[in-house]
Amino acid sequence: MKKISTLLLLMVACLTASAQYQASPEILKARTEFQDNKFGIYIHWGLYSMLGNGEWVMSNRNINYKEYTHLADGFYPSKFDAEEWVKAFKAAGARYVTFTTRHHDGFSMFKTSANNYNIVDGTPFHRDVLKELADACQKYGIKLHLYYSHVDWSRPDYPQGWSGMGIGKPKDQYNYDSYLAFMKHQLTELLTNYGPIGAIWFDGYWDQKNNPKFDWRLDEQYSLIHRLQPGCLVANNHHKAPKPGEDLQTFEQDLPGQNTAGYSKGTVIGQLPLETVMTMNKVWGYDITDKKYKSSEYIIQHIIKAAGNNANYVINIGPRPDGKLPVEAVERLKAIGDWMGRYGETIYGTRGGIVRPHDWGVTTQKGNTLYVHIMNCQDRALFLPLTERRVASARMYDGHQKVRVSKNAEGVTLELPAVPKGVDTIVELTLK
Ligand code: FHN
Repeated sequence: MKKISTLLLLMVACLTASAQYQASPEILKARTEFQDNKFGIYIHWGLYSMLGNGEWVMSNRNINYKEYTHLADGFYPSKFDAEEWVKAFKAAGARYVTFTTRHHDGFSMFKTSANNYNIVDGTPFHRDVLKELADACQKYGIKLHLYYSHVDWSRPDYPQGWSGMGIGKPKDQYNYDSYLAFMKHQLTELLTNYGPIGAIWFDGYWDQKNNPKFDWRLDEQYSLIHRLQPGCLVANNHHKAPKPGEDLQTFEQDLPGQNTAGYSKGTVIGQLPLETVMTMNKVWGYDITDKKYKSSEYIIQHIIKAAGNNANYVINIGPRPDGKLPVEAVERLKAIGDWMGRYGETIYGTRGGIVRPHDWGVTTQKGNTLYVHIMNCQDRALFLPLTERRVASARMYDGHQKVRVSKNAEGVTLELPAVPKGVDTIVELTLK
């Protein structure tokens, strides 16, 4: 009996919490724009880049938390050129960039008055790279999304989680009130000093998984964001179903519904716009020995598959400590840009099509136009279980050659001019 009433109370609490968040008209508009944008670039860049061993190097190698701070004295990314980055992203067809303003190591890649452990006050570089990036994004019409870590391996007031156990940080000086005040101070700076921000993208909720009673007080953070910039979306990479106050649901290293990487076990897909974020090689931050880059074809097919699953796709780059993008990343950006330049119409502004994803590929849809993306088919005939709508006409996207369509009770069969080859063969259907 006690169990049932606790469950009921919990359900009521959840319902009340979700009922409390009414997305504003600005947010609804921003969510639609976000879904239309479809493709973004992720940037993991910070002090850790200097060690060339990924963004978790401090925790993985148990580097003392005080010793680590000295990296800042030598951080001088002399070749950083925000415009060069943004032009490369734009040419690749990306519509937004998500930048790590502060990762788990606690170092701020922007000017903050909350402490000196930031790129302007704490390094000989003295330049606010976030400001330069924000200006370049404005100039070239790219939306700026900001990654913000909930975890902090540098501050004793951050309550110890399961990461950063061996870095020597005192575990008894935690004070979440103080840490939350610090985060709110920084969020206010981020949302005041850098123009319009597309989204704040939190990460690290999972760090307190051994402390189930821990309350991050997300509502205070989310309402602050929505108050400061009413059109700024809130994302949280907690690997769970969306919580009240969030505006999009993000998936790590997998398309929604998959769990090959182990982050999305049992994750319920909610009603919010969806996003998949993925590394271009193995890890997120620069790793000097990690040459396991995904091929351009693989990335392009993932952009298409994400769109067919009604999700955005964000591919990560870990810039070098000198501020340059790795050569391998630049090559892939160019190839993606060539494809998006020719076929972007079948991706941007679309939603997952009425024919659900299959082994052969996916469909994307804009109004009455259904784009059939064939990525894996060995035959000249392709069956689509399409019964809800009639096909008025069908043609190859490339060259506009007519495609014969035959119908039966279960759907339609497309008779293609040749066996599909290459990254993606697109058939354009007009539906009635
Ligand atoms: O720990 C981070 C990791 O370094 C990276 O930032 C990714 C990006 O999704 N998120 C965390 C792991 O879930």
